[in-house]
Amino acid sequence: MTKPVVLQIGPYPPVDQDPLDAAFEMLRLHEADDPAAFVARHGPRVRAIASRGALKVPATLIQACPRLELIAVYGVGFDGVDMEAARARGIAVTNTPDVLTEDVADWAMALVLGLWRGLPSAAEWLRAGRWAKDGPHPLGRRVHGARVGLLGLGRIGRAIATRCAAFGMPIAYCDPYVSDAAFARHATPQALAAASDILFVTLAASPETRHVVDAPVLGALGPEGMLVNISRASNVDEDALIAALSGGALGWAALDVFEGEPQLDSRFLDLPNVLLTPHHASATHQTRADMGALMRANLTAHFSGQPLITPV
Ligand code: 8YV
Repeated sequence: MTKPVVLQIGPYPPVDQDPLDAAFEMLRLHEADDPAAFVARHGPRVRAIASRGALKVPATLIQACPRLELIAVYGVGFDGVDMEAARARGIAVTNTPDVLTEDVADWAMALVLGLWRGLPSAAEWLRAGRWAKDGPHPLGRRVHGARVGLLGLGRIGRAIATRCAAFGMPIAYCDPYVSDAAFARHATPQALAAASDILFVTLAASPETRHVVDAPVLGALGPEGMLVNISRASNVDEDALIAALSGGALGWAALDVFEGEPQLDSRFLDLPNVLLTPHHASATHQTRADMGALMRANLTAHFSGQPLITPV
């Protein structure tokens, strides 16, 4: 039987790639020497696109695939997909919610602990022989009890709240679409930041949320505050963030996402008050296998005429 043709635009681990190759004709755009020529040649045969949360599926690519029926994202964020172009053609879009929530929340806490307790530098202190030579590592900053702000109270925000509650942290949030009496609600990101020691950005990115964390929000978080972003870089004004971190208006930032990633603004690397990780929040063997299985389940459901498991 002929396998459905799927255009793959980024790499997957072998645990995901092998079953994809077995079930579908996977065309690897990310390995093409001349991507434009590859799309022009194969676009007319493509029935699905397999993407990743951090990659783009622009209108031009959608238009180059006249038989496209489905865009399956390996990731919960589908902000990289031009949804208007997809909707205009009646193309379905799926993502992989839930399966990565707990890992992303774990990583958010790891970032906070890593930055304020000085975990990477303390480990390096020992390894470099400085304990014996220079004495104890400089003191860190207390994490438990700090006031937490969640900018976005979706699945990931709630999973972070569960962890923060166990750390004895008072929790507040700002979310125009959610109301939860268990936590203090603030009407604006700036009011939330002013009431927080640690502000987690846990928003699904969209054109409306672009740069929602701007200079006034960072200023309200203040010189004793920490920004943590495990969502999308576009939610934060990076120029304002770098200015706030280098000028003392903001204390610290822990970032897993960057504009133009995997490239990043080199000014981040010169800052002493940041902890930077390479979009790693959902990167465990178990979760990536679950994400891959869910993406494949959506592709399989579509091509066998079944309802999609996780349409957006
Ligand atoms: C993944 C993500 O790292 O789920 C998302 O939206 O950004 C991350 O979980 C990414 O999708 C893998 O490309």
